[in-house]
Amino acid sequence: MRDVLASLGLADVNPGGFDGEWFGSGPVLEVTSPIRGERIGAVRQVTRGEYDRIVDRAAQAFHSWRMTPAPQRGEVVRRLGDALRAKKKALGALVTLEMGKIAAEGEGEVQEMIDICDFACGLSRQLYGLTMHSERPRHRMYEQWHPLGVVGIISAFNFPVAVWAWNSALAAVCGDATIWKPAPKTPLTAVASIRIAEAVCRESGVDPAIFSLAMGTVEDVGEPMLADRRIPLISATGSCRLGYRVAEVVGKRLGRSILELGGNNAIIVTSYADLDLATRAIVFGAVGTAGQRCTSTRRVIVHRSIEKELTRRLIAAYRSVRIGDPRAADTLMGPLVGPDSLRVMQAAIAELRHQGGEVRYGGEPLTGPEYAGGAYVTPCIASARNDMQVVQQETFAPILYLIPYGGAARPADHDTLVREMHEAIGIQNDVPQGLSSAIFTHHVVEAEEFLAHSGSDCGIANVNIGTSGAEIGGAFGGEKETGGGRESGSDAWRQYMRRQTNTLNWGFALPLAQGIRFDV
Ligand code: UN1
Repeated sequence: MRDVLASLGLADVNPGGFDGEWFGSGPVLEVTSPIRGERIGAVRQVTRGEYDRIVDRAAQAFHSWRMTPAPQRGEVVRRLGDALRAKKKALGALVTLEMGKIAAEGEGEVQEMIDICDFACGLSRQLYGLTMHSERPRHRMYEQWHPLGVVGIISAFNFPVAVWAWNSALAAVCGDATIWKPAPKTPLTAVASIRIAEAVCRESGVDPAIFSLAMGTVEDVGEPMLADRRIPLISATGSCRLGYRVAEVVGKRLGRSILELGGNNAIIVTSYADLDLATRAIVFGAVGTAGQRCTSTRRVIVHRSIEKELTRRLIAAYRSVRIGDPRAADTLMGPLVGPDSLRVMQAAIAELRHQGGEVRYGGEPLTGPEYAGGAYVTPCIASARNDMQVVQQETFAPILYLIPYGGAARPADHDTLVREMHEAIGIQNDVPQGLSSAIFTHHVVEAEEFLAHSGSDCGIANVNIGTSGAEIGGAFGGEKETGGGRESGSDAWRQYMRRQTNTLNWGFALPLAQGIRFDV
């Protein structure tokens, strides 16, 4: 542990504010590891006054950064990607230590950071605007994308560093400065990431305040950030409750927000599914990261003809999941992030039973000496109905609800096949959230029904791939209570810039649009 911290430049107590300098004179936040409950270190958070200073400095940094040519900004982000490559093992290990995900997933998260840096570097030469044909003679119309300003990034504990990178790498090539408010459970990975970014900026002769950090309380940083007119865009990842608050406060000042909130992700398994693939995808989606991804698989909507067989396979696979210290090479499931998560999970299981659901496997806390100090639990499989209150909500824990659809046999004709597919899609869409979804089938009609306008209503819809583990190249986010925002790939970059439409008259007359005559 000491080696990991030292190689990332972390001390025992670390300042939680950075705007080119490190500081923090607010309350000290002790950080414990979910693995054994042992103390890792501490962060001294920033005060309200220090928060103000960070915003001012970030705004200053923005003013020169926006005039740096975009490909040069891309070069800095490319170097950030290289620095992350060099620190991948150490930063991944710190993610594991601070958040509890297994080593492979900790390193995978750093890989997401590297990938988005590569993507953003290429993007820095492709911040394209359209040109339009003007209706007026000797006029030219086009649009430009200008840097937006200071972007506030609020991230969650479950992807403590990747979500910052999705936002800040794009924001940086777009010419923005960012201020990061990390989750209170994972401030050390944030300090480590900003230290890496700082070193890159210094070597590149760039103001390091473009990657600022403001670790502080909700009162000192969170709320002021939402209401702050110096911050035109807030990108927030977390619960729907957080999202409602962000939308309210940012909306009130007509600021912009990118919201990436809760999911209630389902996999539909049809009678034409490859059950081997489906089982593996479901287990990774439901058990991976101990069910604490926003993309985690929470519901399986299974055709009645294969329900028994799929349940049998899932239970067999769950039995073989190795649960324990996430640093051990063969562990597949580490602890929940803390005792509160365990309580929430237990309450959900009790509620499920109360509402008539049935636990088919797991859901028990693990208490042996090898689990001491951590919130370890066996992942849970339960039979449920989609309209149960507990199924409608996102419980951030490894509980998987099995919900049957269709008839007892594979559909005998096309009408039945389509009708049953609509039933499954109806169940899948009948939740308040709309992040990720998947279908397992080798029947092209089922797959296309699922992807049609009348199909899945989620931001992500996959065929023969699970709900979690998206690549950075696509736009990431979802509809309904998931918040509607899109981060990461595709054209998500546009939200970090302001669009300007330009019409240029190179003639000597002043014709008006729409043919209007207004002669003076
Ligand atoms: C999240 O849980 O907030 O698709 C992000 C995935 C990851 C990102 C998850 N690439 O599961």
